[in-house]
Amino acid sequence: MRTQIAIIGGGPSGLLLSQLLNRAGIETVVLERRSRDYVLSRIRAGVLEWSCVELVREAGAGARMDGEGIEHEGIYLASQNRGFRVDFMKSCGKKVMVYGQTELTKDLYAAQDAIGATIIEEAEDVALHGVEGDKPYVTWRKDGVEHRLDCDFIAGCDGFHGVSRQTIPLSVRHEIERVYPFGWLGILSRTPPAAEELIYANHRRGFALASLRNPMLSRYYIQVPLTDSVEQWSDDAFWDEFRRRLPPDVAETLKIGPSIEKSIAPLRSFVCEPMRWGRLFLCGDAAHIVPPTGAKGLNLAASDVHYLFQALKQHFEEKDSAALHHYSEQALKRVWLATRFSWWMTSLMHRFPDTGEFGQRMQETELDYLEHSASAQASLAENYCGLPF
Ligand code: RFL
Ligand code: PHB
Repeated sequence: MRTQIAIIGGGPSGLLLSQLLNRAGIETVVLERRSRDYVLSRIRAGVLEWSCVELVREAGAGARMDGEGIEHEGIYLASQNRGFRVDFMKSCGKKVMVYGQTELTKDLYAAQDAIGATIIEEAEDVALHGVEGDKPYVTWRKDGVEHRLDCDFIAGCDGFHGVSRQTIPLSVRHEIERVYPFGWLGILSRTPPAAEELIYANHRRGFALASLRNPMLSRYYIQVPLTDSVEQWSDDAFWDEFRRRLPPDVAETLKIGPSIEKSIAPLRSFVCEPMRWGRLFLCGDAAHIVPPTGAKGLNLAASDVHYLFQALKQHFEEKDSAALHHYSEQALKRVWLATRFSWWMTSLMHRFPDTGEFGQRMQETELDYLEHSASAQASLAENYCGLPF
């Protein structure tokens, strides 16, 4: 079997890249370790930057997003149960779109099916070969049969635990990481959202986030110790703790119901340099992880896809490989900016083991400054809505 671009991983990065390339007349094969049902059962991101929205439209997969996504022009930040709003339109003239990653992935699968793209699911033991030379290939096993795919380039879109990044020799690969000493316990419930816009709450008991998917589906999170397990948290215990951390007017009117999903996610910042090795190009979580506080993970995946798509198009259409050579440098520049913002927002909003009285007062003072300074709000807004790519 032969293709131009072998794409490892059928998450949002892999599918979006495949869709854009196919539409530009560049052949792809996507190799996904899991079944489609499994991929679509993962509840993850919820906020899309506008550039990401436009890229999905460019891929011809934006119709349902445009109909069902909810445009948000601001967020609330709360400090010790008192909130204030940051107006994105006023602060930076941009907005974001609330649309679940699960729905986006579903739309990308449908768009790929509609154009007859090749997605191989349940591909086991995917391995990358010859990446340093000019004849790379990928092997895998499916239903007990070994397969081989020859290609021009490989896109490693297989997430943090994938194989692609591991292919880059340790002598070349430089990984920079911060692991945060807490996690997020998240629940999804079929209840109307706590508020129309997202609320990020700093509280002495820990961080809380009120988010949503649609007018009848809420996504809520609380900061918990890494030693906690999902089984320890009954729905009642979650709702009690969540309410304590919210502004009282929101807590009082909060509609609660049974959780339909509950999970704990650890928080980390992670960057792998370089993002290119020979004919292998890393995209999305395969190359970097940010804590979810700034809603940047999926959006960074989209900007990597944009840079790689443009570079591959230039290579095939104009026989110009300059952008491919600069891919890692170009992508990493934006990765570090989003890493900074996610780290800053995580540091501002969470209770750390060593936060103490001084740390807490610094967070409260910074939030007070944000509430009253137009330039501080402009900085938050332009980063939250997404730096240009
Ligand atoms: P994914 O989604 O992990 O997809 C990788 C795919 O590769 C497959 N795979 C393999 N396939 C073949 N062979 C192998 N050896 C393979 N190993 C793995 C996997 O099965 C999978 O299908 O990575 P991708 O595509 O780069 O997408 C990244 C995003 O999923 C991620 O950045 C976001 O979900 C992060 N994130 C958020 N991002 C935002 O932009 N806004 C948000 O509001 C937001 N909220 C979140 C989040 C992530 C969260 N968690 C659970 C980590 C909230 C949470 C709680
Ligand atoms: C979500 O809705 O899952 C979500 C929203 C904003 C974040 C993180 C997660 O910062």
